[in-house]
Amino acid sequence: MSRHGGKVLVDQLAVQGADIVFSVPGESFLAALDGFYDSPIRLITCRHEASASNMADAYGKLTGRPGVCFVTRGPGATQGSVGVHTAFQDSTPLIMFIGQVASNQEEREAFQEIDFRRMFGPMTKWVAQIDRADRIPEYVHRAFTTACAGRPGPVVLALPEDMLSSQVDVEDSAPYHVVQPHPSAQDLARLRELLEQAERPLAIIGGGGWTPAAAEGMRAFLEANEIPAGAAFRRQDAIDNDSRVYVGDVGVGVNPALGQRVRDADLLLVVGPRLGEMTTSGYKLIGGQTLVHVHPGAEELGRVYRAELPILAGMEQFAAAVRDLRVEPTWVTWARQARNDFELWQTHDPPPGTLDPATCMAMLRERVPDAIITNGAGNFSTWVHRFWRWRDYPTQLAPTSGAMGYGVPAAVVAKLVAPERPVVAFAGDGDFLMCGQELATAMQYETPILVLVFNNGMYGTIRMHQERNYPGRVVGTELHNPDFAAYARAFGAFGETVTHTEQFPDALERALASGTSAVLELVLDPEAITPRFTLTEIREHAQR
Ligand SMILES: Cc1ncc(C[n+]2csc(CCOP(=O)(O)OP(=O)(O)O)c2C)c(N)n1
Ligand SMILES: [Mg+2]
Repeated sequence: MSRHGGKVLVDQLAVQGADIVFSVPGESFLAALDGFYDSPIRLITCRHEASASNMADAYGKLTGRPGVCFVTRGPGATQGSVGVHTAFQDSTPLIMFIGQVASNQEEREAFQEIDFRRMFGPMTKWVAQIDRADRIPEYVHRAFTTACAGRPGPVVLALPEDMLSSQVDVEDSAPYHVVQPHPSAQDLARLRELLEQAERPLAIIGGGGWTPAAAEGMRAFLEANEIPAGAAFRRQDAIDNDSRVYVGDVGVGVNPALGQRVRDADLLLVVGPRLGEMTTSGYKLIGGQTLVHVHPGAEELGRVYRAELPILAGMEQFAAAVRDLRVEPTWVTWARQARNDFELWQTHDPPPGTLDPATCMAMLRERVPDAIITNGAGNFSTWVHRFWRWRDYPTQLAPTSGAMGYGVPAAVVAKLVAPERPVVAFAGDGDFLMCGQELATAMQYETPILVLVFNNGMYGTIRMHQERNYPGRVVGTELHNPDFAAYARAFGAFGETVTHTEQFPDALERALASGTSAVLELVLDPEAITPRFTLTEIREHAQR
């Protein structure tokens, strides 16, 4: 049976299990669009390619299956590149398809032409172009396999226009398998030895490739052996935060007591994270400890730190292997103290101003404890990371790449994938206007999300660094904002402004009762720049 390339392509996506795909259309891939016309796959039309690729990343994080997005050539691919970079840094399976100029015009710098191999080379696991429609099944199968194998990550496939519209008679591919390494018997024996010798073990859990079963197995192992466990930067859902062994996030603005404990540990069991700049406080936390590093990508082991025991393993494979491993914990006091540090860290002194974000977080936790939480980048996120409690996996959608504009698109995906759960996106006033237009997408597809916009009238993170490095010399970081509540209402969403902590619970009720998407603008005192320090304290400290 003859099909055009676009139809073959969309059929292969269905064979691989894709059920939702994100896109901004382009004339460069009309045949692929046509393939969606009578496909069971849901095509979500976005308002910006950054959102389409961020949505694909969020889908990958939520389901463990590659998030798929379609963008057009030059302008679409450049705008969509941010989600590819995030998927690379965050180890998320993602596949971006890009319309490309027709093969008889290639290399002329035809309209919107880019060499995608050179453009995406450093931020993908694989970038290629499908030159023959009869090879689409092969390329798509490999794309799904590659995105999920070992350390997950993004794949980019370019689609020349004439290839997509050509007619071929070709068989469908078979569903892909997730290929992951298993820890060896020697690895596990050595791990047992190291644990038996340890006095102050500490685990750091994170990275990509987790599944609910892997998170559960890991928790069983950690609890049975009383091993205190921190979460890597923006991986706070890897372990139930209510577990007695959970001791907080080892991320930006780490609890100083926890940072000290990481340094004081004699055995660090790092399961999943790359041990990047954010999880090591700028490569400062790790040094003398005996290091066990478990990671699914061979190239990552030994890349920065020389582990005593590097273990090449997928998260499910490792968690299943250690689930029943038992040693005699001689460190229960150490573990209890670490948990105590965390409980203390979640109490706080109110910041300057009439609205206390931490109290609002506590109220939100009471009201929607099972929410999926999303955010982009900015200092507002430090309140979320410090005061929310993640209970199960996957419930945190946040870019470890630190990309602004992630929260709203990710929230739309969370609601599409898990419609039964409340979804709350956190954004700064800067962050929100990089993706706020996706409120239109939330309205179009009737995915009610709640967005909390922390408005402090500035690009606060940069202002904070400015005050640290060039105190008092404020330039380029002020923001004059629209009326965010009115902005929300223009989309048909619910919008309200909250200036005092006491107003928050009722505003929250009204937002949730609206039955539609809602934006609550939380007006923050600019002085409340972090949960620990005011802007003035940071400036004065720098001037000393
Ligand atoms: C796409 C992107 N552009 C720029 C930055 C640099 N950056 C990091 S945080 C930040 C400010 C965020 O401002 P806002 O969303 O208002 O949050 P606040 O820090 O004020 O709480 C900027 C510009 C980034 N991380 N990502
Ligand atoms: Mg701000």
